[in-house]
Amino acid sequence: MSAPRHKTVGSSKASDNAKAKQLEASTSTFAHILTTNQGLQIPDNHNSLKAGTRGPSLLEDFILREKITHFDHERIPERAVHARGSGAHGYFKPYMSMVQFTSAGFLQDPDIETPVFVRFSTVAGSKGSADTARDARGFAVKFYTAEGNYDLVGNNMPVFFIQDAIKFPDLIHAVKPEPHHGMPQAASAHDTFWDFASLMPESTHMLMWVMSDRALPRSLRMMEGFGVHAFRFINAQGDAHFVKFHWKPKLGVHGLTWDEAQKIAGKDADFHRRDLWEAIDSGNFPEWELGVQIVDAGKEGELGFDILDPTKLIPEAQVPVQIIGKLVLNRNPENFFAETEQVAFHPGHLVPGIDFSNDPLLQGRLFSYTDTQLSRLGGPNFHELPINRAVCPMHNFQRDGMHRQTIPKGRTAYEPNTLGNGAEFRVDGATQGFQSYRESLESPKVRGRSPSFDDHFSQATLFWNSQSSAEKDHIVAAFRFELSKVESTDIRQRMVDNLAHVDMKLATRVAAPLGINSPDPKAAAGRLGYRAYRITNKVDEDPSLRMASKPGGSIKTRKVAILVADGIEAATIKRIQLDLTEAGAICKLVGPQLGNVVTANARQINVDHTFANMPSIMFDAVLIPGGPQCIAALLGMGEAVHFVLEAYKHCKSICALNEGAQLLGSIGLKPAMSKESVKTPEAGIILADTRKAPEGQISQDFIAAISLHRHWDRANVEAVPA
Ligand code: HDE
Repeated sequence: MSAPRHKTVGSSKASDNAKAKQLEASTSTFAHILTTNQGLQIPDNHNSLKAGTRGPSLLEDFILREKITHFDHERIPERAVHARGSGAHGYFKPYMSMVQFTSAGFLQDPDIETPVFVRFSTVAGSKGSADTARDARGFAVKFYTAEGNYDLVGNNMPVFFIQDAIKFPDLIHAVKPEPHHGMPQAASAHDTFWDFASLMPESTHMLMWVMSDRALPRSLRMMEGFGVHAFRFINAQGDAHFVKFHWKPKLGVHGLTWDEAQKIAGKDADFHRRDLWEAIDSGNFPEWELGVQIVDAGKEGELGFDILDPTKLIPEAQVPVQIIGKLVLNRNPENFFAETEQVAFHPGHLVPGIDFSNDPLLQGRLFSYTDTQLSRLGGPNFHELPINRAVCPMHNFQRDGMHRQTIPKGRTAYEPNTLGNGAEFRVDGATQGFQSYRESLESPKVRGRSPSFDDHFSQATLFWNSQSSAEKDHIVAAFRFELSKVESTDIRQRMVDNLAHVDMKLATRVAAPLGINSPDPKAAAGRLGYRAYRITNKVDEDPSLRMASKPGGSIKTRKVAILVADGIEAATIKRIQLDLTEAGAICKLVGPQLGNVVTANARQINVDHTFANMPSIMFDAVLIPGGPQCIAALLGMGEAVHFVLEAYKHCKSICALNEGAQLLGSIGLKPAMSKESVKTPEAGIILADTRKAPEGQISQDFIAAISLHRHWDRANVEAVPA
């Protein structure tokens, strides 16, 4: 636990120490004596009390009853959204003082590290759902600052589906399993979601993000984070600037293919959780940089859209992101329940120097989070749970309630008072502490929306225009897949009619295999909720919106499978394996069975995984060794051939050495080597003759290929039978 415990009010040091020692002894993993929760030693933890060894169990067995009762209540309600999550501890450090813009203490001094706890999550699925579902990802950061906890509760996409909080329950009801039969789990590909989405043109921009590869991260460590809403930075003089927050991953931004994501959901539902855990466990600490887009208060009108509208982003091409600090995750939780599960975030946990904007989605969130914690964590004292405690002193007269830990002493639980410590005590109108931005407000009460929120398509078009051609293909394929799961043709039609307002080519491509009419923008324009208003984007294209422009360039923690079978010429892979490992990749030997394989030199080498327990979808790249006997054996194994075909289909880098190239024969790549000792018949495929290749060249080419993540322009992958 990073957040230090607070001394409870009024307890003596000696009794605190005695209690702490007792607690440690009783919870120690190595304690051999089991007791009840009252400290009574349990004589036998294998047998309940019975009337005779073959007789009925006795109700008086309070030891049995206590154990089972506790077990019965082990589960707490899961989060209504973001139920499936993974957390980690770390720290945040600013690169410079932000004093010009904000008085927030944790952003002042580059020498000060602030402890953090971060929880990543999917949104729609239940706690036990698969990590790789197509979905937005939560990216919630709790900063334990000296001025109180600050929570930046964001997502891995910079916009949201709806503009007003009042639509949130409808959105979530639409995407969750349909209420009559409880299906499908963790999937938006069903009628109710698309029924809602197609009737809410304001969702269109976010739909573009969710249908892109952003919704299928390769790793939680390889996705961006966004605060989504505009917030305010306020400096010591009370001057305000609007600010949008960004997290930029050091490893670049990378996605899976949809086929891969679906298969991984079956083979390893914990894919992202495991990846994060293993990276931290092995000392490969994930890092992000914090970026801010700052807009002078009063100048937001020049953006061309409403800064308060959460379906809009500020293009980086318009307002550059200024990098101001870094986040490092360097410690795994010790107990999933106590930390990842019980952590309670809230966008209203602010520190002086940061305030909200009037974004109507953000305003609604401010109520929701405490409200949901009250039932999820069982009462109003969840701030006392170790993971949620502030690290600075806390004092107030909130009292009692379920599960209260603090024991305040004395008579006064009110203010003002003089009885508490003898001196007059009164808090009001202070100029210190948290100060809300002094915004002038005088307006009629309205239940309505500003016309400046009416444009629902321009930024969806900007997003589409900014994608690489492979990313565009993936977006089209995603819409097709999702809508093909929708039974109602009316809904399918309505959706592509809406898409016609984003881009006619996109809509036409999506509609082609869906058994519906060509998209009709006029039909969409005639529907309720449609607004004709359209802004002119100040930029036509923004490279920061495409993943292809964020390669990261490193192969650190990338997983490389080395295929093995008896007869492998181990010398062919030795140097490459060393070079890959040196560059930070993780190499694993994958073969037909666990144990050893025998090399061509009659030596034994250990196999890490089988083709069945670690298929190609668990790896980023494949290395095929040399050795005629080994390759003949692999060619005779369907699983090995499938391994290579699938890696090829998922556009991964493959390096085949000597006769290993024959394994690529079924893809139509001719194994015969020409005079060249290393050739790349297409991007990401390296065929090499280890006897002739210049020292180090194979590794160099292979590492360069892996660092590009995927080779999306690979031709004809649809034809590959994998
Ligand atoms: Fe949340 N959201 N949300 N949300 N949200 C919750 O709070 C809610 C929204 C986000 O790892 C819940 O403690 C409303 C936007 C994250 O524990 C709940 C609205 C963004 C997490 C809730 C939104 C988020 C949550 C469920 C519309 C991106 C997980 C459990 C007004 C900026 C935090 C809980 C964690 C969790 C309500 C919209 C991010 C029900 C009403 C927009 C990352 O209170």
